[in-house]
Amino acid sequence: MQHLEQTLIPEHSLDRDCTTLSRHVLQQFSSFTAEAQDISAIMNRIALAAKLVSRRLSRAGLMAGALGFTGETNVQGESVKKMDIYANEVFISVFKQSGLVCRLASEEMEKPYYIPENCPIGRYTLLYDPIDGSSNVDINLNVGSIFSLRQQQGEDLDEQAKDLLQPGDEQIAAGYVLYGPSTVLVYSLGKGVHSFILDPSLGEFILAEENIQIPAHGPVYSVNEGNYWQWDESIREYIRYVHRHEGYTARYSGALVGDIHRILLQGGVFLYPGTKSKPNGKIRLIYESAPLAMLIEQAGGKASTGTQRLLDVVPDKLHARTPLVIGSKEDVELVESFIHDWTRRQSEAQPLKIS
Ligand code: AFP
Repeated sequence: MQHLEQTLIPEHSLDRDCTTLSRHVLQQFSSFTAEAQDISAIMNRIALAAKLVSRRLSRAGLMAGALGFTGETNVQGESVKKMDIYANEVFISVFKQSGLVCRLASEEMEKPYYIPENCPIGRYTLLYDPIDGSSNVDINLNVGSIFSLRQQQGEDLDEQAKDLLQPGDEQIAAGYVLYGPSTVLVYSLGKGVHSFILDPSLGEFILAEENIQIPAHGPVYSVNEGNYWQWDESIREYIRYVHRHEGYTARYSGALVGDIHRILLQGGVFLYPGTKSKPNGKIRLIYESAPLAMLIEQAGGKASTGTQRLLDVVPDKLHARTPLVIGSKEDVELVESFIHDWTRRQSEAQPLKIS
């Protein structure tokens, strides 16, 4: 019996050392500056939004009008789910009158949402995808939220938000929330990647793992193989390679956050390459792939478009998309090598121009 208890209650059970998210954020800064307090308060508000979305998701099947489509189409031309709208508004409402954030920009809004009363003091912009993988919502599978924090540059008097068209290296913070069997929040302020689990009885995110390191190689390749007919030959060659070699396994959930979380912890690669119908792929740069790229790089992994480091890409518009190859360093480099070799072979096959 004693042996059984020892097995069930490990020595370093999470209950023993409750580091909350806000305490952890403050610990990331060496001094108690105004910036440290701002970022800690912002992370707290994000955590509050995550708790509200998590609560709604867990009861959605029991509530009238929580699931299904609104009948509208968003700026991406995609059908909007009721949960997308709910979560989008939750993020806005937790930042209203907070004095913390001047603008919010999300997948669900064509233009940023301004909170003028915050602008004189709150110089930050929150970029987010309120519900990533929303096709999973109605069938009770995991979904996520992705967020990224940037400092406003200049005044943005004409409300064009041109200062947001900057590379991902400009992010101050990035993270995601995974709504699965438990609700997990993963974040980085550029000093490692840390994960927290929501303890529903406390209503607090409690530290689960600090300084997560992604394995240099992993077995998983995560890609929608239904797009095979639409890919460049380089991606098809890579997929044929993994089909013919031992040690690879496919995992694809339809929610990027879930697939990235698996890869962050266990290694592997996620790909959303360009297709015939979407030459830049599907994943949005500013509020989806750039925050995830920051996390994966901070964990020792790699993120690229296949030909360029993802955090170097300068978006030409708020809702810009890029192809995405992200995950363990060796696995991303393997995909890149197929793209590089194929591009080289293509250029060598060009007929010589005789002048
Ligand atoms: P939605 O949020 O519109 O469901 O899109 C989810 C997503 O951006 C990402 O989370 C998935 O990895 C990817 O799209 C799935 O897209 P495909 O259905 O084209 O594979």
